[in-house]
This record gives sequence, structure tokens and C-alpha cells, in this order.
Amino acid sequence: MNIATPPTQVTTHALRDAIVRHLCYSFGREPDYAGTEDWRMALSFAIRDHIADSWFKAAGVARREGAKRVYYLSMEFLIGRLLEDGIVNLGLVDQARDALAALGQDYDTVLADEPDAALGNGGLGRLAACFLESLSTLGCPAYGYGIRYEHGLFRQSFQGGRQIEAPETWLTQRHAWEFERPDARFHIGFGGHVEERDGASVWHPGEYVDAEAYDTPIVGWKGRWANTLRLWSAKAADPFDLPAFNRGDFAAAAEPEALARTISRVLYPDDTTEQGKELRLKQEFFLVAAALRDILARFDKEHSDIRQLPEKVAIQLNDTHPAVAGPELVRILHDERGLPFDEAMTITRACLSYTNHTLLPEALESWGEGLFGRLLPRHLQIVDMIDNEHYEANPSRTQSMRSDHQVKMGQLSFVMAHKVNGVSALHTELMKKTVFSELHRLHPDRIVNQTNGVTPRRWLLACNPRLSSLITDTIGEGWVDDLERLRELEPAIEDAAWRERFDAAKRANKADLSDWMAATQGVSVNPDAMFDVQIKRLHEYKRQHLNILETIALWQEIKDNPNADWTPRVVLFAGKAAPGYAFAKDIIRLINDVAEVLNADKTTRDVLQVLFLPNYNVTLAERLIPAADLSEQISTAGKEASGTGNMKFALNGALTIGTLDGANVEIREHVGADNFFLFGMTASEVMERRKIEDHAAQAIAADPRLARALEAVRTGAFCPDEPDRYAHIAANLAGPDYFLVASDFADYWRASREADAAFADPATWTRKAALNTARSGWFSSDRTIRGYMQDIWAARSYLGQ
Ligand code: GPV
Repeated sequence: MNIATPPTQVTTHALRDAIVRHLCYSFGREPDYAGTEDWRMALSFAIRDHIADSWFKAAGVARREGAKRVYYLSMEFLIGRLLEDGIVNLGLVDQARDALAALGQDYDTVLADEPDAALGNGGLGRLAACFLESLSTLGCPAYGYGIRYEHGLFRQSFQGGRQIEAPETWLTQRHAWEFERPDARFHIGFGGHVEERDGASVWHPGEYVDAEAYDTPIVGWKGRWANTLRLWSAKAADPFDLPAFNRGDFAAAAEPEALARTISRVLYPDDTTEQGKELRLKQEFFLVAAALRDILARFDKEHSDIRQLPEKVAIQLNDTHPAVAGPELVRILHDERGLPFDEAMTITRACLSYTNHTLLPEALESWGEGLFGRLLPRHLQIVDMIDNEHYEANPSRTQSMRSDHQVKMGQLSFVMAHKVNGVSALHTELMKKTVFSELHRLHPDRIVNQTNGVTPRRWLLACNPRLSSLITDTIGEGWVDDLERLRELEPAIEDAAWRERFDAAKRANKADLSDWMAATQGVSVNPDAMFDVQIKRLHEYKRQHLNILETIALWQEIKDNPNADWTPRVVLFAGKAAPGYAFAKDIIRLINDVAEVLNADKTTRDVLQVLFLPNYNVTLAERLIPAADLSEQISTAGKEASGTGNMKFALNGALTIGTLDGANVEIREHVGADNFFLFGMTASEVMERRKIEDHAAQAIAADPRLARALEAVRTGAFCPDEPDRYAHIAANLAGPDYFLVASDFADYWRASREADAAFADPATWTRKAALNTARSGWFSSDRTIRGYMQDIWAARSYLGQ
């Protein structure tokens, strides 16, 4: 193996030989008998060898330099496929394509064989994956810590328009990227009791489960650095009950293994809603305890004074899910290592920081003290000590972490962190004014903003090769790891010939998507229509129902006047609803029913089509985003912490129709108000509007279009066999309408018609679209990670060391 070759200089020839060698000797298949999966695995291993070289080198540098490491603790890593990511980052696209062709294999077919690893629900998990890639691109020594779920996010299909959930089984297809680490294995305790001995407390857990590590290398741009994603798998501490087996009770003999494994069995299919299950708290502690043991073992190998921990270790809590890291680290430092409590607190706080990802009250985690104390008796005592210490100086306890017999994880995280960040400018300001107002008054320097970002390697270079080549032809390839250089495109945008090339790239992406939809969904759409796309988790605050209502109203208006000059539109949706979220699932079904009626309507279908694509995941996003013209970012203002899909669309030259919510605000500032279709109430107008008791009724009375669309929903125009199927949705929108769909409808309609008019003028539209690409460079996760490194972690880059 030529491990000395810099990865970017590997020849087609060498890569072909490596593929064949792995096919034969890693997988025991001769080329003539190999199937697509064999070729995919062999190519993956050939690529992985080069990633491993970068990885060893990076780890060596970090060890030699005694580097500070960043540890990103997250219950979710939505990494998607990794093969193309590796090939693109190593600069081996041409070589891989040619090597496979020489072996009689098609590159795209082989890449498409890889399962999409969905160890996350949505934005929060995808952000963690983008961050790992940027940490590697920037050469910042880092580990992601998470759980190796056997089943990731469920697979979605539709039956009669209804969402059907099936278990996802990414591990049953062979997975090329992980290395099992039997030597990195820890006993994790739960339950039991606390013994007081000579003024010290000792936790005696009542049961143990083992955490075993699996490592996946995450390579950065040009293979200059690679970090580790370390996922923990639960195994029985004492796997096999031999006496039971010898008695012939085989089920009892296997039980310890089965029970232990339930901890890493499934990802909770929850997105920003509270999950009050004991197993979830067990999962959270399992991740935290294993990660901290691992972090301290690495620290102890390199350093002798535990007081240096904050100089060498930065731990980021991705939302409150890993918040028990606070009390657990205090427990280790105080109970196990004998530091005074105050000092244990100081060190812990200097290591920890916390990212908040939502203000939705139902999504702020809290645990009943009964459950918490049963599972983690010593931690409950420590939480009370932390709470008392923190509030000694402050008699008001309105934002205490211990009220109503609950443990409030947001408050706990805030108190245990030296920095707390929001994920967009608006969200951070709202954190200061609402959920954390009192804590912010006490600690005015603690809250900082780090607006989210996305990795341009996956979300432009890899997913949109046509646009990427045009950009590189125009300004060179420096933009890939210096995304603000996309600004250098602006002069070219004034050139009509260049705009034609930009247009051709988008048109070809749309044609590819149409072909794919025809082949997989049996629906053919007009690739010259505006592709209007809303893809994200289903949630009332994200307002997919606002979009479908507006689509219904448009359909009604086209029917009234079929010969008018309508701008053709294809309205595309994709996204999963939490299995227990009945209202969100009904919205999916409504959209599917509407699609069926509209797509069959001969008078309107040439200008308006609707499609809900099943099983939204990272791979589908990579297909849809490069082909989008219009990006729907229409959440109720104040509810979407940031959004990251919004950034991916703008970067790929889609125009946003959106509210002043989350990062939309900053996107609009960057791309320019002229290149963004703004509508709707602001966050403060939303709060005022809710005070009007009959706000929905007023809005409906004032807008005949809205009234008519709602009436169609209420009376079953899209489900004549069961006319009252959606009466409850119509009633909700006419009644409480907490998310203010009715109140924002008229302005949304107006903005949508402006988008139609702009799209009807291709020269203007292309200019706006290209300006979105040129001005979205700030939304690179490289910029975000630099912000965390400077303002939160005090971490540095070791590139070139
Ligand atoms: I809390 N988010 C998520 O995907 N899952 C969660 O459990 C929680 C938050 C999302 C927010 O909803 C998005 O606005 C945000 O862009 C994303 O986290 C990343 O910050």
C-alpha cells in the first residue's frame, strides 16, 4: 500500500489496484463475481486507507503538541453517506470515476448503493455533522461523541397518503467507515444508592452496562486533517448467564445482553418535543458517562495535574440532551478525585459550554425528580448542591433548575457552562429576553451568538457539480475552504453569457430531478416550471399547512381563470412527522390528498403540480436543493431557532420566500432585500397578535381567498369519501391557530405572487439567484466553527504542523 502518497495525488491506476486488492483480500470476491455492494465496499476501503493516513497524522500532531481537544457531545449525528464526501475531500473524483470505469463499473451506481446513516432527526443532528467536517477542514483537534444506534430515524412511506413508519436498518447493509475499539470500553452505572462515609459520598450503582467505542474518521478538505466521530454501543457488562444456560433456560441466559443493548437500540424519533421516557434519560447518561471517562483517560495519559483540565479540554453540549455532563464531571472531580466541591465546580464550568437550539417551551427538557433520583441518585444530590450554591446570592428562584419537583436541564446547562450560545442573531436575543432572562441578568457575559453554518464541501461542491464547476471556472477553487470568496462572482453576474451558464446548470439539475421523480414516483413534472420546495421536519411551527393552503387557493384561482398568464409551479414537499404527533401526520395526509386532486385536474396541472416525496433524508436533500428555484422558510416568527436548510438553498441559487425568523434575517441581510421574498409578522408582532382573542376569525373574514381555501379543506374537497377527514385542521386554523397561519396568509399570498412575477422574467430571476450564491459565503460552517474556537473553546488550528 502506498500510504506515503499525499491523497490528492493518488493516480487512477493506483486507485484501481487498491480497489481490486480490497475486493479480493478484504472481501474475498473475484471481480467477475462482484456485485454493486462489493464494489462499493472495495472502493470505500481504498478511499478509507487514505483517510486513515490523514487521521494518523492528525492524531500524532495533536499528541505531540499536547493540543487542547474539542469534544462535541451530541445525541444526534446526521452524517448521511460518507463515500462521496471522502472522495470529494481527497480530490479524487476523476480518479475514482475512471478507476471504476476501467473495472466496468458505473461511479454513480456504486455511490448510490451506500446506506444513508440517519443517526439524527433533523437540523440539530445535521449541524453536528457539518461541524465535524469543518473542524477537520480547519485542523482543530476534535472528537464527536454520540451513540451508535442500531436503528436510526425511521423509514417513511405513504399508504393512502398516510405516513407509515418502518425501522431503519442501516447496519444490516455493510458499513465501511467504522473501526470497532474493544479496548475502549467502560462500565456505566445506573441506579443504586449513595453511601456517606467520613463526610464523603460514594455512589454504588445498582446495575452496569458497558459502553464500547466505534470510531469513524471524518476527513477535511484536501485530506489535510481528520478527526474522530466516536459512537458508543451498549453491551452487557456481564453478557452471558452460564448457570441459566446450563439449566436449559436459554432465554434467561441471553437476557442481560438484550437488556443492555436496548440502550443503543433506537434513536428517539422526536424533534423538538419532550420525550419523557426513562430510556431516553438512560441513553443521555450513557453517552455522557462514557465520553467523560474517555476524555479523562486521554487527559491523564498526557498530563498529570487535573487542574489543567480547562486548558486541554473543551466540551460542547449540543442542546441539553448531554446536560448531565455537568453533575457527572463534578461528581468525578469531587467524589472520585477528591477536589473540593467549589474547585470541582470551577473546573467543570471552565470546560463546559452549552448550545441552545430552541425556545419552544414543550421542547425544553425536564425530568421528574423521582425518575432522575432513581436512575442517578448521586447526581440529584449534586444538582441540588449546584442549585443552592448558585442561588445563595440570589433569593429569587423564578428560573431555578429545581422547581415543581423537576430537574430543568436548560437552567442546569446554563449554570454549568462558561458560555451559552444561540444559533442565530434573533434567537440569541430572544434567549436573553425570554427563557434565560433572569440568568442573563446574573451573568450578562455568558450568552453569545454563533449563527449556524453548513459545510460547502457537501452542500455545494459535492451535491451540485455543475454549479461548482462554473464557480471554479470563474474564480478558481479557493472558494471551497474560503467561502466568502464567492463574492468574486458578482462582476460575472452582470455578464449575460455567464448568466446563461448559471441558468443551464440549474436547468440541468432540474431535468435530473424530474427524471428521477418520473422513475421513482411515476410522476412527470415540467422542468421549466418554478420548483418550489419545502423540505424539513413536519411541525406546526414550520407551517407546511400554510404552504398547502396557499397552493389550494392558487388552484382555485387558476380554475376560475384558466387562460390567464400563470407562472407554472411544481410544489415539492418532503419531511417526516414524529410518530406520535397526530396533527403533523394529518398535514402530510392532507398534502398527499391535495396532490392527488390537483395532479389529476386537466385544467390546472400544466401550471400547478404538487408532490410529497417520501422518506426525506440527507441524500434526498442533496438531490432536491441543487434543483430548487424557491426555498420555503415560512415558520412563525420567533419559533425557528435558526434553520440550516435555508442556507443550503441560498448557496445553491434558490430565492427564499420567508419570514423574519431564525437565520432568515441574516440571510436576507447578506443576499439583499431585493433578492428575498419577505412576508409575515415579526416576532414581536406575533406576540402582540396573539393577545387578540379572535385573530384567526378576523383574518379569515378579511380575506375571501383564505376563507374559500379553508372551506374546501373543512368540507372535504380533497377526500370526498370521508368529507370530515380534515375538519379538525380547518377548525384549528379558524380557532386557536397558535402558529398564526391565518394572520400571515394574505401577506404570504402577496409574496408568492411576487415570486411568480419575478420568475416570469428569466433575466431578472437568474441575476437574483446568482446573487444568492455569491453572497451566501458567510453561511459556511467554517465561519461558525472559527467563532466557537475563538469565543467559546479557546482552541486553535494545527494545520501545517
Ligand atoms: I432542541 N433543532 C432540531 O433539529 N432538533 C432539536 O431537538 C432541537 C432543535 C433545530 C432547530 O429547530 C433549528 O432551528 C436549528 O437550525 C437546528 O436545530 C440547528 O441549530
